Amino acid sequence: MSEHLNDDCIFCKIIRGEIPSFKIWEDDRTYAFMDINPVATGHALIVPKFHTPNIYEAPEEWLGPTLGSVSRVARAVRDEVKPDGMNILQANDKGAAQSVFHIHFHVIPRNLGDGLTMNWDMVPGDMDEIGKLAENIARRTSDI
Ligand code: DGP
Repeated sequence: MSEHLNDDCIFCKIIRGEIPSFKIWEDDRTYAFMDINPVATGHALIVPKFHTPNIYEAPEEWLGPTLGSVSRVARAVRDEVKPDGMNILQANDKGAAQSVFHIHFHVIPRNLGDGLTMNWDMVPGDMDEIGKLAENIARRTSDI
């Protein structure tokens, strides 16, 4: 597995466990964890265990399992947070506000009138709250 990862990538370090994360799901091809700058309660990220920068480069055999995990995590976040809706977002290149260049899918719970726009400022979240949510969502993700 580590032959697919990159020593200089922050998400590869998270996958390897070299940087801590609030993990909610992991299988042989994918890893899911809470975003530490959440734009909404329950904001989660899903990545392939394959270092590739974006949707243009990502091999299909890694995209399939990654989208499977996106669906799994989205259902768990929906059941835990009970939002009015859910956006799945994936950014490519700086013009689309991509800041980490290891492909990732955002699971973003939405609520009517939340006023969320497509680009947002990075604001650190409450780590206690994120940690508790991660435990609940991880349990649900395994059960789905
Ligand atoms: P994007 O702008 O689409 O590249 O989103 C990158 C996201 O990654 C952003 O919402 C913040 C999140 N992020 C950046 N560094 C870390 C980190 O070290 N841990 C976690 N959990 N999330 C991170």
